Amino acid sequence: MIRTAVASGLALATVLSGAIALAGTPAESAATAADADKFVAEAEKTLAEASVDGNRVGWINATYITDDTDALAAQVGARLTLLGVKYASEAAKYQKVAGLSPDTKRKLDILRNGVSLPAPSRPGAADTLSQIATKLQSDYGKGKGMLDGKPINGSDIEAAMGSTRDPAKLQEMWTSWNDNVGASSKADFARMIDISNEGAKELGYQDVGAMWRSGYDMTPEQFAAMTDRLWKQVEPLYKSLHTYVRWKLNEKYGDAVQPKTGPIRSDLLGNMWAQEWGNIYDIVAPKGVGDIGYDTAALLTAKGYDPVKMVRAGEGFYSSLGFAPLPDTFWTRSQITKPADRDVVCHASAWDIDNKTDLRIKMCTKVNADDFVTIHHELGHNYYQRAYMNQPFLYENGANDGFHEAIGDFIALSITPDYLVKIGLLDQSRVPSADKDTGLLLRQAMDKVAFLPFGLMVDKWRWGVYSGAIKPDSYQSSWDALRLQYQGIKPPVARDGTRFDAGAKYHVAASVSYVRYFLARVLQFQFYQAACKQAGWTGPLHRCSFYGNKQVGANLQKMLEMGQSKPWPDALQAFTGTREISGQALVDYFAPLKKWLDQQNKGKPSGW
Ligand code: X8Z
Ligand code: ZN
Repeated sequence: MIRTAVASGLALATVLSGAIALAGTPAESAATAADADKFVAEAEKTLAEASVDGNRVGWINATYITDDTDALAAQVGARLTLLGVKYASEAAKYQKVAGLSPDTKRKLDILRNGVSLPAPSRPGAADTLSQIATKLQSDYGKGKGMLDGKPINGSDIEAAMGSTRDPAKLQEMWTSWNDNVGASSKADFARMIDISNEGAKELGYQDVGAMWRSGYDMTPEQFAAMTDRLWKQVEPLYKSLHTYVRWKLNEKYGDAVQPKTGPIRSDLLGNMWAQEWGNIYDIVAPKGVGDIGYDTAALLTAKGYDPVKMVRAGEGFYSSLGFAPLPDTFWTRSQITKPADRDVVCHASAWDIDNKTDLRIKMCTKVNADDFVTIHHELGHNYYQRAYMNQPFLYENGANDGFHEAIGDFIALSITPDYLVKIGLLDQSRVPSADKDTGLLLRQAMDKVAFLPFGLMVDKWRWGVYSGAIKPDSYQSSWDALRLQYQGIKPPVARDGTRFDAGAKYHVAASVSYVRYFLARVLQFQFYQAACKQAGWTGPLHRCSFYGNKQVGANLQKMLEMGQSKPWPDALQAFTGTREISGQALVDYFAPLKKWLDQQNKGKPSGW
């Protein structure tokens, strides 16, 4: 269960704590629906209280990594895991009781699926698992790569991958990061997989991957099929973009660096994981229609924005929709920039420490376009958390984890040129005219479309690892094969079986499931299309900004405050009118670009 820290390893791995008093529960044969109600009420109360300590310790550990905070986090993590597993196995028994109310049934399902890294019951296993999980996340936080022969930390190397254009330096950064951060974690990772799989089996799941796929109001098989269906909807768009981008990279770097055919060299794409490519828009922008006349980083710098001012701007968007301002404690307790004197987990996350209003973000913000979007993303988590704070504890969560990841991104789709004018970042005279629509769409596609295959392949890989289809000696080869199959990319240098590039991605190190981001990429366009319709927008979809629209805000609030109380199609319907998750809204948004790309691509090699 994702509780408070969204995409924060500790709170994800470990939700619950304390000792429970469930003496004499008539779990198996004699239990009645009333017993089940009582069990759920007790579990809910205990968990609500226990989660707060876990959140506090998790926050301190992630913002101040030392051996001591690691030890404390591992300790509390083990306690929470034990408690969560105990409730999960008891919930499984109550599930069979006749005459359960819909809420009790739903809460039992949530309890049963509530631990993202379950420990087996044998003595010591929870401690070992929690120690490994904590170490993996902290090692990632402390990880370094090299640039110009000198060590460089995670947030700096991420930014440098976006701005560097020298292939030798890109290769140095890419290789050092993957070699240092990935390979060193391989043995710990493999042990974590084995132990947590043992735990999942005790709870009646095939493996942890199947357990993760069971959190979507459908069977794990239906869920996997649903993600494949969504991918098929958007794959042609990705292929068109890939063809075009490869051509442009070949023009810039020449055959020796980027050949005209075959996969794209992954370190050339402006991002350590080649997951979003917007940072190399300058390389792919077509003359004329591609000249959108501004770039977000330059605007922020020119107007004197610092990280705090960027977060204020994000808050301003939500306020314009009618959401209450963030509490003062958000500003005093958040980590907005990287502390100079200590190790932290820089990967962005959003927290709700007390399950009420103690909202925080944890970022190592830089003044650039990526982090401007990430701020809106993280705040989306915080506003969601606050919107559902009056739900019972077990419903204090997103409709599914893809919803949680989609809210802030959906808001950020409204960062249009006209919106930038409204908040004083862009001068009216520099708003790109209609003939620059191709450029605006291409810039957006470089982030949104490029991400889709990555969003899916990370967990395709992990599902394979958890199922046993992928063994440690093929961690690397299977990762490379999926990167090639889905993304059409390849590493800049050959990788042998001792490498572990998957482990150099935060969510793998921190055991945060990843398919949520794939769902979110799709959902955010559904939300956006619906919001623009609610706002009465009739122009090209990508020019729509619902900034300031209180009606959209009120409708959104209705979906958010449902939390996890109903199956996710109910929440989707509440805001969009449909119960179907679909890639069509994304396809509609980019339809003019697809047409343009396919014209450009005529006669060029495509595929890999
Ligand atoms: O991890 C995140 C967020 C934190 S929940 C910053 N994202 C994914 C990533 O960085 O890999 C957002 C987009 C995808
Ligand atoms: Zn997120």
